[in-house]
Amino acid sequence: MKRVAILGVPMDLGQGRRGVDMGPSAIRYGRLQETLEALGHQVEDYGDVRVPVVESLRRQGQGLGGMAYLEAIRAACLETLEVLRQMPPGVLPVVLGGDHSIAMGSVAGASRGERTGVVWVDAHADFNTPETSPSGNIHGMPLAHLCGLGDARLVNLGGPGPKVRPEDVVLIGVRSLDRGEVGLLRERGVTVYTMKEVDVLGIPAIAQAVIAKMRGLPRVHLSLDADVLDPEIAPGVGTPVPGGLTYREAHLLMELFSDADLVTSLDLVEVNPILDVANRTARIMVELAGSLLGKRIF
Ligand code: B3U
Ligand code: MN
Ligand code: MN
Repeated sequence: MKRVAILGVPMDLGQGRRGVDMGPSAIRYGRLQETLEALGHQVEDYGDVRVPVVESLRRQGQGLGGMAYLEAIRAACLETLEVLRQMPPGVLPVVLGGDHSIAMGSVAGASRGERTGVVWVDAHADFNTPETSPSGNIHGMPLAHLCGLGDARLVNLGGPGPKVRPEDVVLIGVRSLDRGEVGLLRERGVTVYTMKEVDVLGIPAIAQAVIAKMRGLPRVHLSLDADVLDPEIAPGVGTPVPGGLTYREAHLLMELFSDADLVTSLDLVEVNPILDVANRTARIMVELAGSLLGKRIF
């Protein structure tokens, strides 16, 4: 039994499409709390962090070198971080996006100042800085900022300096990288399992290597972006990329992490119910959270 805390961050300012702000509702409607309670966990829902509606803001900073809606995103990440830091120790936070920019708050808050491994399961690396980003969309930048690269206002969120060491980061399922990201990921020594490695090595070998790498770290945060899944099974995402994880690959990854009791905090992000079919994407994310948190078939 674990104590689990759900926190919604209805954020859509980190990217260009409306609807991802409804992710927390869609995931709750997909029975997240009930699913985790059925596994024997004690679950408390902390509600949602406040995020301004995009129409109430003026867009500045789009395009190369820009950072659209930086101030509003920073404020919501800071609130996320503070709510997480005030949770009782030992609680496992499950943070519901919203776009992936929220991870700057969730990882920093869940880490509580301890060394934290990050498993970033995503079609993208989200390792752009304002200088390398082709879009100026902050949801393509959170992992770089957590590692100390980019704009100081985001790097120093909730306290000075990087929240994560690049050597403690693993990416899984990647299949869309910008050129600048490739250079930064190599330079910083981030471990990257693209879909090619998933195909060649298979999920069991990758899971085993990740578990071995993270062993001994006081905290491990899993940031699960719905677009890592193949768009055929998870169409409700803003930036679908073909050739993603199959249903079983995704579940197996979660099941193997569960066997190792690897994860101490979790994000479920980038679910966009407006683009979805009958809330399928949210429901798969809920199922995956169940597999990660102890669902056993036999
Ligand atoms: N790398 C691109 C696209 C992107 C990143 N994350 C998502 N899309 N979901 C960018 O805009 O940084
Ligand atoms: Mn992402
Ligand atoms: Mn993505």
